[in-house]
Amino acid sequence: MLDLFSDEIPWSEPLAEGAVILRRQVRDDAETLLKVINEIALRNPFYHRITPGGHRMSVAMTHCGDFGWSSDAQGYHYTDRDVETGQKWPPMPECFRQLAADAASQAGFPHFNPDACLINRYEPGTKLTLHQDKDERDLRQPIVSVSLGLPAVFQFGGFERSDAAQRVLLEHGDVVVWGGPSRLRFHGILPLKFGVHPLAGAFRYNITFRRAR
Ligand code: MD3
Ligand code: FE
Repeated sequence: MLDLFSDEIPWSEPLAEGAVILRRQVRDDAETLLKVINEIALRNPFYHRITPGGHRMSVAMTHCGDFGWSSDAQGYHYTDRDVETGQKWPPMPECFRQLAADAASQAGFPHFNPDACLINRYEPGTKLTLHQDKDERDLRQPIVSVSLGLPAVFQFGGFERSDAAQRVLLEHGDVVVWGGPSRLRFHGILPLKFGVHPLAGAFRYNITFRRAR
């Protein structure tokens, strides 16, 4: 029977080989996740990174876990402390690690144990240009991403920057596991549209879990 109004939440949508969207997977945990993000940001405030090219990124970032992402004149790499302050990154909360491991396991990656968590904060107009994530040591390990707050249009490209990109809406509570051949595909976020989310206000948050080392 055609069922247009199925109320089975969450549901999964295969996106490409190695990539699956777990729609609304963490919707019921969102309030807690946002609270935890705020606690992390009290210890490691959101900041706008200056790229090696000297541009201020429109996305604001914070980190937790054993490793965080830093940039200097040599480019980007993972470090065990914040190079700005010399402080260790805040620890990754166990509920974060568990969420990431569960999602990866559902997507066919049963041994995922992230050691790095990057939290991106978007406000209206913020974008993330097409890029690849390849600074992690073992690219056979997936990345798990969690979207909270305002929706965003995600661009999912190919293996060359110039390859055509498909557009996918990522919404509050969606979790995506990016592994296998999808791990090295170019991707980005189109400029965030204005809006107000009941839990996140005028922001979108994206948490990515990675195995850096
Ligand atoms: C596909 N973040 O932090 S999440 C990033 O919404 C990043 O903040 C975006 O790209 C965001 O690097 C997109 C989805 C995502 C994350 C990592 C990927 C997609 C990916 C790695 C490989 C392929
Ligand atoms: Fe990325």
